[in-house]
Amino acid sequence: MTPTEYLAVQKKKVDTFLDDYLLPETTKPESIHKAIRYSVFSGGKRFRASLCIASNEVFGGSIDSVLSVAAGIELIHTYSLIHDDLPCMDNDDLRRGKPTLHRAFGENIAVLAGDALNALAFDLVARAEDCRLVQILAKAIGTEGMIGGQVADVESNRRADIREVDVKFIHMRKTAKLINASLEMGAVSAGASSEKINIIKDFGSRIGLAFQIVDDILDIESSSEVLGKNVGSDEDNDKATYPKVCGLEKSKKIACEIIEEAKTLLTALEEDTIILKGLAQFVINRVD
Ligand code: GRG
Repeated sequence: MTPTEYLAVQKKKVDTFLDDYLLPETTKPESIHKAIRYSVFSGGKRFRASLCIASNEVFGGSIDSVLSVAAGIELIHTYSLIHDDLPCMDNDDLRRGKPTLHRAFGENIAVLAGDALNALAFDLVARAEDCRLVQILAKAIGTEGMIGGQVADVESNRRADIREVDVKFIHMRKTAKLINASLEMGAVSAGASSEKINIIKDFGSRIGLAFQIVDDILDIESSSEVLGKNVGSDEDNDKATYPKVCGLEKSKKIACEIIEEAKTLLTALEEDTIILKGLAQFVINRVD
């Protein structure tokens, strides 16, 4: 199975699960339930959920026990996109080819939909009845994770003194921590040993960093039709990106090198990691 086919199969499972789990749009107050469904089902590759499921499969886990965890991770990811698009953050109009949530439903509902998704995500992860998973997720999105990365990101806008080390600090937290946690949670819920979990975490940090570097590159080289969001917004907001500090070609080289390193790390595992290696390669090959 190609990585794209694998992602499509997992996306179907995750979306079916979430459609069943999320309250119908007719539930009162309708606006928040409509807003949640608008964002969750607006598309999205389900890359993080797929990593969680793939990592779980590698170590012999079962989809029945990991699906709610993978779905919860996607709710956190959707929450982060909603808040990232807000006027007080990146102030974006377009996401996944549709108006951003605050454009479609208003800023107040967008903030609250993000907050609701956070609560729902932890409800889903808690269903696995392993409190380590809750802790991994909480740490990944906290002040040493996504939120810390986002703070460093907004504080670095329009600064001329940003270096590669600063951009790496942001990317490792804002993007890599949740990707890393997705893989770790999959491995933990399959009962992998701590030695193997550490390998998966090192793999996750690398593909998470490369994922955001490629995102920076796509913001320059792709189109809004393909990406489903406005391109060139990093330059417009004078954001801290790899192309800004290293140049475009060097950024591509760095991303490729990191992915090669990530794939090499997996050779230390005796399990079949072909899907994970394919998903790592997908990070470089992706077009959106
Ligand atoms: C604590 C959840 C939370 C958020 C608060 C707003 C914020 C802090 C963080 C923003 C983090 C962020 C949006 C990072 C960008 C990550 C990224 C590259 C997103 C695009 O991911 P894809 O390509 O998107 O997987 P799809 O649409 O395919 O799901």
